[in-house]
Amino acid sequence: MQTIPGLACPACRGDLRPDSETGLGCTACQRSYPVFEDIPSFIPSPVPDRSTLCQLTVLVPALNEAANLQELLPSIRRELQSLGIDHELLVVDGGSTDGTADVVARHDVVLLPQAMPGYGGALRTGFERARGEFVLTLDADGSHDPTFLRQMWAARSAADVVIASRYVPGGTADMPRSRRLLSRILNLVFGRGLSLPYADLSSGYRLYRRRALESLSLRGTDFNILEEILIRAVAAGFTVQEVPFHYRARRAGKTHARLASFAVSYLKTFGAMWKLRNSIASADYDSRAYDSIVPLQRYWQRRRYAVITRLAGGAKRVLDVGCGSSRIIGSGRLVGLDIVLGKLRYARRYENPLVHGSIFELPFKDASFDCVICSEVIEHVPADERVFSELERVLEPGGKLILGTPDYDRWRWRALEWVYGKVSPGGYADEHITHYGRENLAAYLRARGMTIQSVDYVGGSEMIFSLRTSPSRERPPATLPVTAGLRNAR
Ligand SMILES: Nc1nc2c(ncn2[C@@H]2O[C@H](COP(=O)(O)OP(=O)(O)OP(=O)(O)O)[C@@H](O)[C@H]2O)c(=O)[nH]1
Ligand SMILES: [Mg+2]
Ligand SMILES: [Zn+2]
Repeated sequence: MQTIPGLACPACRGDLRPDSETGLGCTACQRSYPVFEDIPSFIPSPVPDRSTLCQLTVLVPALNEAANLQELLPSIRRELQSLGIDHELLVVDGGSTDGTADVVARHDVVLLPQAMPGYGGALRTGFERARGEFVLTLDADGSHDPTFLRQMWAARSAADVVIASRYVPGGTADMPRSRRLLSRILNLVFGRGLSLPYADLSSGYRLYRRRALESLSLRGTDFNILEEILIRAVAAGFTVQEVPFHYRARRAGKTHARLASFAVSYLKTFGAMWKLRNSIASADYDSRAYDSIVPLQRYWQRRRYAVITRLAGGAKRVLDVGCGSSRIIGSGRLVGLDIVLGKLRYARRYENPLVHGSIFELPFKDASFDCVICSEVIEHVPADERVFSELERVLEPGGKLILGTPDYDRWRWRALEWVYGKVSPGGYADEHITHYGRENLAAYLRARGMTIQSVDYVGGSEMIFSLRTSPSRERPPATLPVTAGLRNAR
């Protein structure tokens, strides 16, 4: 973990020190906090961690594949043994009637009956049972050469999801022409339509970091669970990498893929997937907005970026509260904090120190920063004094606060929000629960002892205050309640 200056226990502000290999402990109150992928987390995690019992779980979904499994299972075993990988091998059975169960038993492999129907149901059953640090999925029909496992395993540290890909340079597919064409078209449409920059979205030969899989709540039961996994993984800020792979035709047995009905089911779920991909909960939302093909969105992100980086210029220790995945945090000397772990995971690429925490209880010591940025956050949380007192507390006296939020006094913003709410229900419009207006907010901030240096606008409707906190250590008691800053307050 990078050292993060000023980091402290959010509960008592005591010092933190590494405790065990995966966490931090408070030296004062003894609370302990996990560190996820280099990101210290001060938000209680909803998913209890399932313990890991081996390095790799190999998951083979099978429906009437007895003949194929007869060859496949021993070769998977051989491959794993030659690589020295400590593993468990699971076959998830979809109710086969061809003696699949006998073959599985003969090879001393665990047979799991699936709890939900379909290929997707089979994977989900397997994922729930997996106890490896990594999970590898491959088909039972001989299409997925088990000796390729070596290359997959070698790429395990490169990304959270590794795809054996037919369509990257070097990859090939032995498939009938018509089938290949349809597969490529589906991949292109989905790749473009859902902004997933990968060539093979429907390859079932994949290696996952189990922690990543566990945090996605999957719903699909069909083959398109493969796309669903990718979308949810990307939305949660996980990384994906493709390795070129040679796909063979199935050895024996009958296909379970019905191409025409597939295309229909894909199109049916496209809408839902599109929504998922473009929700503001998506880890890369802010980052993608910067390069959006929608001119207004692109303008907005870029203008916001320009104003904030100009105002923060010259500061030495900057905290960005609610940093999201915006590239603002890529601009140096900056600690990013957000409540959404997925956005931080995505933001790791900017190489700033990151913290998973809440604006209500900032995990920093008093006066740790000379500049704090808080843009597009306060409209998402209730009007609460703690928000402002926390921002002030971590600033040194006389430090700079860059505070941005929509100006609900302006009809322009209200009109824009109305239109946005119509075009994209469930988007930002519904997420803004606290509406500040410029005059009232300014009065409230002054009552807290702050000086307003300037107010910039984005799109004539989002206001960005540049403020100085009171230079004296003794802050005057606030003479106005926080609700005085709201648009409708008088
Ligand atoms: N447990 C389980 N496995 C399934 C189910 N449907 C398909 N499979 C398995 O999933 C893998 C992929 O299915 P395939 O029928 O090979 O689909 P495909 O690769 O798209 O098509 P072809 O290889 O051309 O037949 C195979 O190992 C199947 O046995 C299911 O409902 N339950
Ligand atoms: Mg197959
Ligand atoms: Zn503590």
